[in-house]
Amino acid sequence: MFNHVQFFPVIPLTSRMSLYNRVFPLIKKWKFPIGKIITYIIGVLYSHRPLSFFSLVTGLYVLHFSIALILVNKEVPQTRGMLYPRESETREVRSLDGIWNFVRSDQANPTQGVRDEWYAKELSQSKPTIPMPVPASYNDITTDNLRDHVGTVWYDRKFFVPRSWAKDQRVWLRFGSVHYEAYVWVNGQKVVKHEMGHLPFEAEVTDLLNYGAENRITVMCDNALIQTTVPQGRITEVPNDGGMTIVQSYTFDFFNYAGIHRSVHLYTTPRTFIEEVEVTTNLSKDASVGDVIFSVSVNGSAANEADNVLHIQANLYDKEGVLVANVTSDGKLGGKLQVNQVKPWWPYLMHPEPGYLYELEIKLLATNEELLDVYRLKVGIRNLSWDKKQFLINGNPVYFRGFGRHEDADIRGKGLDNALMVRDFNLLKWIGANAYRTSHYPYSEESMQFADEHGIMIIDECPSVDTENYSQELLGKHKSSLEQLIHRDRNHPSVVMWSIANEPRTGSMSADSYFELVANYTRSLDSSRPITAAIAVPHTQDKAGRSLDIISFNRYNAWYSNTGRLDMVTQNVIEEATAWNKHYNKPIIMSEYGADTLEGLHMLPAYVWSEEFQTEVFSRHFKAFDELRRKGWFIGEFVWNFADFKTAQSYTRVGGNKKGVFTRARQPKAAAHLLRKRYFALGRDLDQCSFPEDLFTYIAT
Ligand code: BDP
Repeated sequence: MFNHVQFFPVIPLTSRMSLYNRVFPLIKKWKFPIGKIITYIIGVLYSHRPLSFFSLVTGLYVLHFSIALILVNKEVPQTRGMLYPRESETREVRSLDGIWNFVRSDQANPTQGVRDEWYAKELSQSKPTIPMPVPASYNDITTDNLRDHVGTVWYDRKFFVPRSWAKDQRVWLRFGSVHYEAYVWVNGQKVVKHEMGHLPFEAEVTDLLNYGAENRITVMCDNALIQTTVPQGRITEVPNDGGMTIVQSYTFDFFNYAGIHRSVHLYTTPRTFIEEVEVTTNLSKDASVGDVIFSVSVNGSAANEADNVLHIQANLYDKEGVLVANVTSDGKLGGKLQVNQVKPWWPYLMHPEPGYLYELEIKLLATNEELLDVYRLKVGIRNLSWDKKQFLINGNPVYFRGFGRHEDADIRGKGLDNALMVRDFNLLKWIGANAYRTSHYPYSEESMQFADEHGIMIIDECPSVDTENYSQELLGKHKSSLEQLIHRDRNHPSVVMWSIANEPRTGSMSADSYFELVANYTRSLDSSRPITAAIAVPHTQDKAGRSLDIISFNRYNAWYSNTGRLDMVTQNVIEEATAWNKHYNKPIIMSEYGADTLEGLHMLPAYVWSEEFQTEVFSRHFKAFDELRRKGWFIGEFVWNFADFKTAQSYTRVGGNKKGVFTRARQPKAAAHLLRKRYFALGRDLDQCSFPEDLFTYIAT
């Protein structure tokens, strides 16, 4: 029964870095890189033959660079299970959210808790604890400098498991996400280790629990980002007033919030249970018939017994609960459901009934028809296709109008917050957006379900941002982040594209093979959706675009370039988008543009940081977009950003990044009203949607 329990060495990233930080300065003191020293010694030996010496040095340099360029396409571990926890007649779900106990480790001694076995008893018996909400980032909760803590922190809490769960059930412990690295113990026993923020992980804990009694869960979380994590960061030891301190730095432009960010669940399954469900859909040319193709994998001893041929009964219900298709599989654990007069899944404003979802009920049955397990999930039936010019949904060309966003809020940081999520979707619909990119990491599963229901299209981005210093280890983690993301999100109709990176340094030589490997790997996992990446290097330098299906580019005209020059926007945008298209002959999206704006700051004529300036910057872009749309290959515009968000401290950021169309408290800036008019105007012209009554304010007759 322990086969799901992963045993792991407890070596948090921070402690690995502390070692590195001690050794690295020593190497640096040598002044010469080792390669140069060897070259020098060999050079001296060969010095009586100057020509050979020259070729040797050149040879060694070429060898050095080729080794750095050779990236091997190694296998990455495949995710198992991880279905979103849902109750059914065979499953129970319990939340462990609430107030946990919390201890921060001494920064200079990140492994103390491991050595002293803090997980073996209640945390409060090792250290004084403070209360910490789960889910939430821990950074902005207290009034001291916990915000900038680097390294490990510890959480624990107690919980009861009912006696009834002991009978014929399996119990699973599931985390929606812990950023960045997590180690978990239950009742002092190791359970699971996971590296990568924003993605779920789980482990079976059936044999570790005390049934009808109290239990304890302990989590150690490490926020360290290094050059081989996704995303990358650096940890350095620098002098401060007290001697030395550890500092975390990163180039990406959002705060590295950490902690138990999403819900923690305990859930039960029967002994033999539905472990995975994969769904793909298809729509007939005339959109009248829809197919739901599903495959199921089963875990449990009954699955291995030769005389027990498990089978699946699948039922598909429409929104009113009417059964529209059903099929019983003959031991294949998969099948096809056909729906006549289907209601396809449409994006918001592309159809009067967007986000139509059916419910797929999967029943796992034994030979004697005994019901073993039931799992239900929502399914949207739609078709995606793309070519060198367009992206189509259900045969209709799509023009994306949306945002780059962040999961970010006052106090709770990146913690899941249902109130915030619902508010954000209300704002998205109010403003007439039909899409967003999950810049720059996977968003909560709950928000993905919400996007399905509301018809908001998602460009689903993995956590690779500002990717550089390409290495074999980084490649493995990057691929793993996509594997975990696709495993989690493959069944969502809202997910229409995978984004494999944001602003990677694709000008460097190794970027070519690196992104070819990443893109091909992504395609091997899911060929039903196109692949993009948001690129910021000029097209003349870029080496990743050839591996993508759709080119997205980020550019800040009148902000980072030609600051304040509103007269230098429109033509630049037209020229750059056209150049990208000419270069790659693929559809083009402008995935970021915008200007920092302090709400309430008004200046006429428009001046940087004022509300007038943001409004003008948008309007100059709109002009470019309209000209580009007429060319036939420009397929979307995404404002940076939906709302203001927190960043690391910097003299270019006043309390964070202020490029939001909404404030961090989710209230509109002046530009929001302009953007709303544009998005609805596009909706009416392209998709025949109607205008909301309050779109225009009465002025005069
Ligand atoms: C882009 C990045 C984004 C930043 C934005 C900005 O993709 O993460 O927040 O610039 O500087 O380059 O506002």
